[in-house]
Amino acid sequence: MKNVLVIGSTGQIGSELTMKLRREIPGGVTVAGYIPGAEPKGALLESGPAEQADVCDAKQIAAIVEKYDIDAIYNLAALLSATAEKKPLLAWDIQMNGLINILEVAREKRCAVFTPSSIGSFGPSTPHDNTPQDTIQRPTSMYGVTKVATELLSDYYFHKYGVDTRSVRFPGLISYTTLPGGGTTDYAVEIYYAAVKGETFVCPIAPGTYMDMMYMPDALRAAVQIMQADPDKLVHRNSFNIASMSFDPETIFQAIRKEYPDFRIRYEVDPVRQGIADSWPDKMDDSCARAEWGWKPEFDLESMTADMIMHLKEKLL
Ligand code: AKB
Repeated sequence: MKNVLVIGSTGQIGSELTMKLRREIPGGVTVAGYIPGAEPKGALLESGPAEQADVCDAKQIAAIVEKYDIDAIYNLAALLSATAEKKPLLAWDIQMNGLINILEVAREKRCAVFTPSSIGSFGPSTPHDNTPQDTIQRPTSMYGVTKVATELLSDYYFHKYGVDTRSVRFPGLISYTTLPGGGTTDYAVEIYYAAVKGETFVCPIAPGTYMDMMYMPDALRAAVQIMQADPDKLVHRNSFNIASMSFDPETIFQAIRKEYPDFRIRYEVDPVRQGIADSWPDKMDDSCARAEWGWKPEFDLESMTADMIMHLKEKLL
């Protein structure tokens, strides 16, 4: 992995991943791909090249790959789960038609491809505790449908054409840099903003709803590490369970209250998000990722909370 194209470089993952790749891959170039209305700014714009890169425009992607001699594509374009329920056709277009465009370009130009999957690829009939790597995947959300199809199509291109596709199933991701938008797990980011701003947090997810979550630095390490893993050791490819912590709204609320004893929470459950959350695993088993490419998270709820609060104080106060 030397010359990389990040599609969706201004999103929650892309904005930090692009900067990490620019810092950590010597002698190469990382192109920040964006769509109109979501142009890179500040350090993201100044630290390397940026190109308009719409997944729905295969010719545009092929031209960028050619221009920069790209050998790896991070395909991060997606509508998250709650938004995808509101706009299922658009979600299908971006996540599936976009994906096949990327895979075709990768087949022709011999690029590796990372397209994230998610805890959303599981559904109500999946075992919820210690969800195995290989298990039932019958999601009931459009987001989940596209994630399962992404895993299958990515594996298909590997087996049929030898395209080096790899990926992880991300938990809900928590970060202080760029806000997520339209996800079921977004509450676990928003709760920190409310605490630091001194506001009561209105939680759309009911107490007792456990989901896998992960701090962004761990997620970024996973995204880079899987693409650098020895291919001979990979039994699986699309996609690996990765886990670091699992909690419900009460648990994260109590963790934040250690720093902000006056912090308050009120529950106004959103039936769409709650329905999705109830269908997802409580906690995944990530032993295959650990065994096949050395996955190991560094952050737990306590250390993430301390880091989030420290950075949000700098950002917001
Ligand atoms: C969402 O909530 O939709 C995402 C995800 C878990 O994939 N954060």
